[in-house]
Amino acid sequence: MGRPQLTRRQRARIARTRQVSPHPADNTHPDTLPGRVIVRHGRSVVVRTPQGKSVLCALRQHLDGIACGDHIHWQPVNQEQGIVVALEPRRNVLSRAGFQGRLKPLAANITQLIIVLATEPEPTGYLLDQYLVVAAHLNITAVICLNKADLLSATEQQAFCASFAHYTRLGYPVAPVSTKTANSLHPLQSHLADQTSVLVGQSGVGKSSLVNALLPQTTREGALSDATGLGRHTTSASTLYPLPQGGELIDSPGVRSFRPGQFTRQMLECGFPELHSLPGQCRFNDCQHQTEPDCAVQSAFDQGHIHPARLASFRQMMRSVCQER
Ligand SMILES: Nc1nc2c(ncn2[C@@H]2O[C@H](COP(=O)(O)OP(=O)(O)OP(=O)(O)O)[C@@H](O)[C@H]2O)c(=O)[nH]1
Ligand SMILES: [Mg+2]
Ligand SMILES: [Zn+2]
Repeated sequence: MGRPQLTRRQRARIARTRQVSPHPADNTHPDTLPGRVIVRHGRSVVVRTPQGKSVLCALRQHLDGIACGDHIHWQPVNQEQGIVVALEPRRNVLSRAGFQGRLKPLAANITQLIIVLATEPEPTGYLLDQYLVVAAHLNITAVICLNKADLLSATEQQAFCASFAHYTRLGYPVAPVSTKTANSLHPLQSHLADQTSVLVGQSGVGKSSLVNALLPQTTREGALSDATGLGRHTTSASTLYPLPQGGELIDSPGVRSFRPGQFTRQMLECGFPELHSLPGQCRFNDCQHQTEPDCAVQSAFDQGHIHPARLASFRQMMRSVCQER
């Protein structure tokens, strides 16, 4: 016996709830309304309507992967609550490897990654390089934001920025800022207009403080309320905020170490622009660019085309790609 046959009516109903056409004109089912996911907590989400109203919505079972930033359709249940019934096609999704390697979506439909580092906690170049690979893979721009400039003297600040000069040479903007000093956010602000930017980075670098500093009081009221009871606020769910000058900003939970899911060789080659011309130039086709003879990556290093710390990151990521196979 095969599976029970669905009636034509049942099939039509399932199609209606599961698929939303990318053409808005096709989505005018009388009961469903468009909306944007602002934040997700477990099986419920806060949805913002095009009129700017927030509605608490439950998720249908089959819509488990919905994330902050998703465009969805929902149906009202009562005055304040609704249910999400369909997910619009996504431009992209930023995920992180969660429990048992299962990918957990953090934010959808993003156009820019803002990788936040600070003097403390001490930055790790490996984490930064992983995020740059992710940005290249998602085909979005990346900005390196150096926060807590106020903790450094002018000379120390110069030295700190200089330690990222090789990223500027690769084309990544580096924006030194402080959330504690008046008018010191401009280097970051100039990159935010018309983008859906996600703030990512280690816990404690100041992502939520940047959101606080960049948004007018009215927008963020009630939004940043994850007090831990220890006087420390740590973000537990990605949240999207509209920016007054246009564009959107997503705050994301900090990480100790990022597990972006599985990288592939192609992703690494695309995430290290200084190695773009190299694929296929090593002696061995399957060169892992570690200690093999006639390795084009090693010769790029010998000729000064790749920074020693970037080479170390590349080799470490390459080893993890090769181990996974
Ligand atoms: N001195 C200084 N401290 C800052 C600055 N920005 C943030 N901080 C402090 O850094 C600490 C962590 O800031 P958060 O904004 O909570 O950091 P976060 O990156 O959102 O942390 P998670 O939510 O855990 O990922 C707080 O005590 C902030 O007051 C800054 O520009 N200068
Ligand atoms: Mg935070
Ligand atoms: Zn090689």
